[in-house]
Amino acid sequence: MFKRIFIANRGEIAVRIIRACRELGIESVSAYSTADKNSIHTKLSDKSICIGSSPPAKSYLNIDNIITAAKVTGCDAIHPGYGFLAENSRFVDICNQNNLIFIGPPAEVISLAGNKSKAIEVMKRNKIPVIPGSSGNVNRIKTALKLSRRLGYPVIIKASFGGGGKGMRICNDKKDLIAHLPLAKSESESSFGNGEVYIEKYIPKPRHIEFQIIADNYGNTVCVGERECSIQRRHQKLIEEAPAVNLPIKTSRLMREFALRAARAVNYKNLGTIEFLLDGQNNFYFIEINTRIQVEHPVTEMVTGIDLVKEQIRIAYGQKIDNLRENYKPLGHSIEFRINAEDPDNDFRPCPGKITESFLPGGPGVRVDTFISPNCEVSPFYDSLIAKLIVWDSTREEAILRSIRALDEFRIEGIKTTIPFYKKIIKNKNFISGNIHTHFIEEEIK
Ligand code: MV4
Repeated sequence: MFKRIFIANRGEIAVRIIRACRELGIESVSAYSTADKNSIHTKLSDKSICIGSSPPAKSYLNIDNIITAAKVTGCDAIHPGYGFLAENSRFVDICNQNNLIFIGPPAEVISLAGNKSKAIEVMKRNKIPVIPGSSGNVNRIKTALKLSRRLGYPVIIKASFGGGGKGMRICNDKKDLIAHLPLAKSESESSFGNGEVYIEKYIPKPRHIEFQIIADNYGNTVCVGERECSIQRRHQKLIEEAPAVNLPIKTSRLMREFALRAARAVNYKNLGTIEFLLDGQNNFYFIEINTRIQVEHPVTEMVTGIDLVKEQIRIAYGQKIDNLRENYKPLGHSIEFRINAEDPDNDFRPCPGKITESFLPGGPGVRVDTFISPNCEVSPFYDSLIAKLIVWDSTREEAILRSIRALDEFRIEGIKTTIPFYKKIIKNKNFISGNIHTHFIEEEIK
């Protein structure tokens, strides 16, 4: 097994990776920026090393500093966590050139997944359902108009290298399309350094459901179940669940088969996620592949008993996944709440600052993944996720009741958080009945 792993990340996911290393008997070295000098991840790991100043570009995104730090501390592998360098194929190449094993998929897989229109074309060729739309990218307005007339409005323009809703534009008619195509292209160019866009028929109020893939280096690939990620705001997921809510078992099985086929089509290795949109008639469509451990991975862990981070590490080391079965049936229900340092009464404005007091919920079926501690500072330099509350119970109804209890126990003083907002959602009738979709928050929560 690896002797020592370098963690090129911070916050709760760095803590999560340190825990997996400990349990596997692997030493951990954490990287920290000057802003994170006293952050918990630097104390929990066996060793820690400063990789630069507070702005991400100077530290957690600084490839040279990270590679040097991993080498001087004698690490044999790098875990990138999520965000930062996790989906950067050039970083994977550089790790390999420096004899450091990147804990994640190969560079080619990351690079293909990063090009969404290309990944969709691969899926089409493999008979995986995709949303009717352009074949690859659309450059000329004339082509876009012709295609959209055939698809029927509304259509949606998406950035091929996009994410987070940037470069995305809904067009209700010809006039919109003419106005939005150049805007989407220039926004994509400035945000992602590539202006390529593609067009799809717009699906109103879809659900977002994703499947967890685990694949070793010997051609063994399994899909261990799905997550519901429909509760989001401005493309930021807020609540995730496993299994998906009221998803007919037949649909779930079919989607899982297609997720497996999608993973095999791109020769997937290590952990990954196949994302689908689901329309009001339970038709589903592949949209993209995520090549990292995801923020919401714990809900899958809670209903399968699999430690996903340990699996990533074992697979990267070259172990087979013969410990994993093909057909996981979820046990019970799990819900995750992303606790962000944001003010829900003020358009979710980030609220960094000092946490003067805190109490974390516990008891049966309650897990908190966090890096906060009394008197710690939430830095303005990084994203606002400060904790994840993950609840498990035997049914969704009970998991909701347990969530109310756990959210009530949670105390964070000194900064504003999204906890009060979740107390509202969890009492919403449509949330409770499972009548949810990606536009739930804007429609239901005032
Ligand atoms: C869509 C869609 C409707 N039709 N694609 C994909 C990535 C995710 N972040 C949003 N995505 C969507 N893709 C088609 N063909 C609806 C969404 C979508 C969305 C779009 C615009 C504004 C807000 C949205 C919220 C959730 C999902």
